[in-house]
Amino acid sequence: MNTPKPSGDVSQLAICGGAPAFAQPLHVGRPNIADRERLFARFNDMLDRRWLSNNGPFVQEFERRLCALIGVRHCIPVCNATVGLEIAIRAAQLHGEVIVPSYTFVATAHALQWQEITPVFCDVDERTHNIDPALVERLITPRTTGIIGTHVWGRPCPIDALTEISQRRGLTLMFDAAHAFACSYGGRMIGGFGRAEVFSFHATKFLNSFEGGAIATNDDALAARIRLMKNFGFAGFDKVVFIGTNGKMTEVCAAMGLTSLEGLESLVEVNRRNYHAYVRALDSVPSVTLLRYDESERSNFQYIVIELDAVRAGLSRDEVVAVLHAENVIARRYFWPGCHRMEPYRSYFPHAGLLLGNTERMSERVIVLPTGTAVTPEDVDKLCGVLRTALASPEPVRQALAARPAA
Ligand code: T4K
Repeated sequence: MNTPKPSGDVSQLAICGGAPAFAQPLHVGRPNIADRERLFARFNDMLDRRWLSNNGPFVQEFERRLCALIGVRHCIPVCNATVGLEIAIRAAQLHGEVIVPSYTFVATAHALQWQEITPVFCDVDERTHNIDPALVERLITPRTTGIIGTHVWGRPCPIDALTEISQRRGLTLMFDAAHAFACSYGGRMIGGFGRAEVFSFHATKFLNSFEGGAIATNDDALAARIRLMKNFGFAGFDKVVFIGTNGKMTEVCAAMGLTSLEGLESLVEVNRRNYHAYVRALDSVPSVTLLRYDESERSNFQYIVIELDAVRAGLSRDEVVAVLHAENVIARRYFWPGCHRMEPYRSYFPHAGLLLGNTERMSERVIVLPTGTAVTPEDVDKLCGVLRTALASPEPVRQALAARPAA
């Protein structure tokens, strides 16, 4: 049973001794589960067929449906987006230095460093949270071979500007599209830009296949290399023609992916409904800015991202996160503190922060809030009521936080 929270009464906040607003934790990235009957029917088919992995019929069907939805020639399912990035980077023969945002999940940088390619961190545009093309150009050196932009929160990078730079400077352009499945840019679906784009279908993502991802490309030769590389380089029984790894998607994951795809439109609707509930509830809170989606484009509305102006709020971002956690709202600080402040990058480039001012400021302001099918508009109202209450009375909240026993 959730506790009703009378909005405005600071003494009712959990941090001040009240009962938590939510009896069960409200997570960011709670998986969306589509039609169970369809999923179990697919599991039965799979078991009857005794074909469990290695480019099985569900994987092949998943690829066909992904290609049709996105309008690309290839959308090769893989075991997860991190390995997908590694394979795409290797298949495109990137080496030396590659320019990436630091404001991204650390997998974007790791996929390069894993192959001893140096990620060169570029700052982002504070308004969009995406890599700033005006700054990319300054980071190009004779060792640079590529640019990887991340479509942060599913809101596309400035693709036109990045394409222009990469063509003019002879660089390979790719995108980490982990967040951007079923989103569009200029009316065209994400997946068809750059040399390749990589989606994530991790459990916490908009479309999930338990674990999984896909590499989208319109380049036939690149796709052929990727297909070999994700299967140890095998080009037939006993015939290895290429260096490879094991990046295959299993049938069980493809079954989940196919079932999730069938529920795609209703998932978008749920996320859109929650997003609008958040916009209504937070619109008039002066210290909070909710990141907006361009509704003239296709979007999955998967991330509810707010920025807190700590000076106006009288509370820091981390204090607000602590208030929410006490209410059982497991809000997240993605992508704090920025890849450049994580190992091994902080040791390799101890001064990288000097060129990453926006990344550093933003990663101190952002809070990601729960949405998806596990969250109702009533939950959103209650959560935002807690937030408004705390922000209306920062002093008692700070005192309550200070009085907590040290963790
Ligand atoms: N590029 C970008 C831009 C990405 O954001 C990601 C992944 C990648 C690349 C790499 O994609 P994959 O290789 O994963 O396909 C989570 C996800 O694990 C990660 O996939 C995702 N980005 C990232 C943004 O979020 P963590 O370390 O925050 O995970 P964790 O365990 O804290 O889970 C997040 C929340 O979800 C928790 O509050 C619990 C909840 N949860 C999680 C799982 C797995 C559930 O309720 N049920 C579940 O089954 O990274």
